[in-house]
Amino acid sequence: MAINLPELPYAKDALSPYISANTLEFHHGKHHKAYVDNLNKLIAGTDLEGKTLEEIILNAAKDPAKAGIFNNAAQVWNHSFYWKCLKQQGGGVPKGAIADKINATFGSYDKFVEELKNAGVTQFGSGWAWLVLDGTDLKITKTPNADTPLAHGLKALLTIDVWEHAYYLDYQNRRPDYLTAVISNLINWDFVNANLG
Ligand code: MN3
Repeated sequence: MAINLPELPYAKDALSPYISANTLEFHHGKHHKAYVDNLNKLIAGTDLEGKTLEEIILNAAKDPAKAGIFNNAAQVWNHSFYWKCLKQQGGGVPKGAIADKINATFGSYDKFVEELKNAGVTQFGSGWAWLVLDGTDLKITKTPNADTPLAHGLKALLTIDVWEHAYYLDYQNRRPDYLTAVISNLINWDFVNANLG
């Protein structure tokens, strides 16, 4: 049972102009697909073949000899999660339980945005900005390269990919502009609320 590349949950042009169809074509069709293909090659014939993606990540995270498997498996998971964090006409001030929890934790939506954006901007090199649950506490974190909250006992609620391949075609080196555009226009708060539950 191989690990599959999930379909994007929207059309390739759905996130335009904030994330172009061209970016999604490469990001999903080339980068995400390559992680899936590499992972399937690496686990073929090993004791991890047939395990779930989450099981593979947790197993490989404990073993430095499985760094290649961890990196590809975590990148498959992170990207599948990232696509679901975005939607057409999303973003802006959330509603529901996440809104209350954001206000209680950060003081205001604006302060939350400042901290999330700061996590993305200050992630040196490639990585991810996250909103996670640490027990019942809401936290903003960042991870380098393929690293993922799942490997640290944290529950992911929301992520933004800050690898250059996520924004370079649309924003070149302007990572802060990409982060602002995603937060203001694309976050799927329904998905984030569902992750809280
Ligand atoms: Mn990516």
